[in-house]
Order: sequence, then structure tokens, then C-alpha cells
Amino acid sequence: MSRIINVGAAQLGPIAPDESRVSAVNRMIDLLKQAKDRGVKLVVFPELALTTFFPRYYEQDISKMDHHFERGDMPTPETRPLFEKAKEYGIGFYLGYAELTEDGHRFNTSILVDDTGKIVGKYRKVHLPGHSEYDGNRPWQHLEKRYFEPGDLGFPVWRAMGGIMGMCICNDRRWPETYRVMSLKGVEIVMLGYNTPDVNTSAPEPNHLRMFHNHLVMQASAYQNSCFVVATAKAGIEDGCMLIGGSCIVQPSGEMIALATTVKDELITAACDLDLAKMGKETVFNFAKHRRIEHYGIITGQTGVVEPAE
Ligand code: ING
Repeated sequence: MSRIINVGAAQLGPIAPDESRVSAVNRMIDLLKQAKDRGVKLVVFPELALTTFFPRYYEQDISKMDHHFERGDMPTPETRPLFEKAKEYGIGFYLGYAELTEDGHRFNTSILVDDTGKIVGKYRKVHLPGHSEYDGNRPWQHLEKRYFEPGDLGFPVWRAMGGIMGMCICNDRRWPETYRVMSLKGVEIVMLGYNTPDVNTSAPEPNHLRMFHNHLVMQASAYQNSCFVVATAKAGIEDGCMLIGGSCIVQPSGEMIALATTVKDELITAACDLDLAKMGKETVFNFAKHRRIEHYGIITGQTGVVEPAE
């Protein structure tokens, strides 16, 4: 029996700094309606899908950013309509948001909710890019290291909706370790949201490379880990800062099977046959058969580069 799941990446256009969560939720509900009309069973929303990308702003007192965080467990009052509509439609979803825990920890978080409305799992962003102090050389700040702690949940996977599902967030997608940990647990779909400024504020970089690198890392990682990658942007100009679009669905061959064409709210969809992941897992990337872990220790034993002596 084939395991085909109709998947959607529900890209969001910009969320203005003063835009309410209710507005963002209503836009996501509209995308859910489109998903239902197109027979979609699983929808991936972006990273920080309820607010503007607030790490572009500096606050001396980080608690001044707490209004961008969700407190306590999901669903919150503002997100409850999204959960209810998804359950009514029988659609599972990934939602990215800023999490402020009861004991005062701040994470860049995502949750996976299945098609019965059950919260299956939570992930907290491990790879935090950017910087933690104000940097006057940048046109915009990228203060994720200031406002968030590194994730403390690792890279879990869950059996849900007939497959093995995993999550990551934005910068995580650039690191091969992210996918390899999940594919060592058999992941078949890696879901992720991203907010990626189209100007690299850390170093001068030709602009076309933003989109090239965005797709390169996910296509390579889908192939090298024999899994689908569903990646959803928050896109467009937020408070003068352009965020790239390029939401896409990549199959285990590494080929892109759906690609967004706008920088606005846009649903892209694909029928994902999870058994397509089997071929790679059983042949070219049969980890048990081909990996030689006795030579890989440095990957987890050493953080930075140590060059050979002069
Ligand atoms: N955004 C960016 C990302 O990883 C970035 C930050 C852009 C880092 C380009 C390096 C190069 O896509 C987030 N939110 O991680």
C-alpha cells in the first residue's frame, strides 16, 4: 500500500512589526482553506510565523521583546482558531513561533500537530546564527543569539500521519549534522520554516547566492539523507528588510518538486510518496552497510577548526 501524503508549504508574506497575531493566524487559516481544497494533509508554516522577524531589532533589556513570545503551551488564545480549523479540515501542520517557558527560557521553537489536532512533538532551534551584541556595521541586526537560547531537545523524530517526521528551523538547514541525526533515526520528511534576509549582514555576498545556498543545502541534504524536505519561507519586505521566498518541496532524489514564485502568502503542494525514501536508504545511503564511524569521531568530539602544525 503506497504511502502518498499530500504536503503543502504555506509561505507567508511579510508580517509587519505592528501586525497582530490574529491577523497572521487569519492569513494562515486562509492558506489552510486552500490546502483543504487541494486535498493537502500536512501543511508547513514558516519560522516565527506569528510575528515579524524581531531579531532584526536591538533591545538592551531583552524582556522588552517578550511581547513577541508565546507563553505557556500551545494552543494560545490567538492560535486556537488555527488549531480548530486544521482539526476540522483533518490537516496536520508545522508552526514556528518564539517560545517563553514558565521558568523564563526563550527558544525559537516549532511544533508538529497531526491531522487529529494532537500536538505530536516540539523542536527548539539548535543552530542560532548572527550575534548577541549590537553591531553598528550591519544594516539590520540579526540578534538570535541575544534573544534565544540554543535548543535543548536535540533533533527528535516522530511517527505521525503514516511516516517518520522531523523538524528543524532556518539556519539548522545549513548544517549537515541536522539532517544526519534525524536520518539516523529513519526520518522521511524534514519540515522547516525560515526567515532569511536577502542581504547577508555578516559579510558582503553577491545577492544571487542567497537563493542558491538556500536550495543547495536542502537539495543536497534531501539526497544525502534520502528524505523529503519541506521548507517554508516568511518572505517579502518586513519593515524595509527583504526576506527571500523560494519555499520548496524537495524529494529524496534531491530534485525540487514544488517551488514558490512569489514573496507573498502562497501555498505550494506536492504528492509525496514516502516510499521514494526507501531506495536511497536501502542502497546508496544504506548507513548500516556503508558508514565507517570509526573515522568520524572528530565531528562530535571537536567544535571548531584545529589546523595541522606549521
Ligand atoms: N536566518 C538566516 C538563515 O540561516 C543566515 C540567517 C542567512 C545565516 C544567510 C547565514 C547566511 O537562513 C535565520 N533565521 O536563521
